[in-house]
Amino acid sequence: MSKIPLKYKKLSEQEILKKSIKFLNEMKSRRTVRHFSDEPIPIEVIKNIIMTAASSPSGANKQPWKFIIVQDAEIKKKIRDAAEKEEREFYEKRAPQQWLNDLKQFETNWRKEYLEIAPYLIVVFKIIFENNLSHRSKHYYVNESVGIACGLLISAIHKAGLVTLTHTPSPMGFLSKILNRPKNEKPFLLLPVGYPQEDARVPKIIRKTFEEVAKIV
Ligand code: IYR
Repeated sequence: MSKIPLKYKKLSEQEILKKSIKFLNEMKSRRTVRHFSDEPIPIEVIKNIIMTAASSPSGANKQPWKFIIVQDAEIKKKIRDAAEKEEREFYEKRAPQQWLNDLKQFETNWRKEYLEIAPYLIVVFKIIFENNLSHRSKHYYVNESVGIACGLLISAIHKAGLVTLTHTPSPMGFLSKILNRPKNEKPFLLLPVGYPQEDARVPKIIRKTFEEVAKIV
């Protein structure tokens, strides 16, 4: 593969420090939100957010992701109905008591109205292998790659001044069916995107300290 010069501008130590603090503070203000407004958002914003995610590193640069943007009210309703069916099973039958205890502080339940209220749902699929007529290609570190892309996606949503929620109804097979995705794509994550509802409240969570999450050796 041909090589090109790296575009890179070295900053002073002081600038690096300042920028790292600024970004940290911006990211620390991100919260998972479960109460959305139905106020519309320009599709351009969603496209930019997705292209930020699509700039992620990936195993052998295979870019093993597909982002389905749902704006159609009927499709959103189908997704909500199917997700609520699974979630109801989870909360009422499948979930072990310890899991339910761990979720108590978030006051979640099987009802997922945000799947219809948020102006957009982004459904992230992982592409486990490429299989077109012209070529068949193997993908590597698919979960890691798509996980990193979702991290950038969530950061981009936050930086754009919008909110989201990482929703993983389980099992998620219904998303493949409703969105008519091919067999080589598997659902990975479902993210409603929008403005928060005006009176949205979030649980008072505590984040681990540097000493708890890191160690210098
Ligand atoms: N998928 C369910 C349950 C749930 C599971 C975890 I782990 C959470 O952090 C939050 C919820 C739901 O969306 O309600």
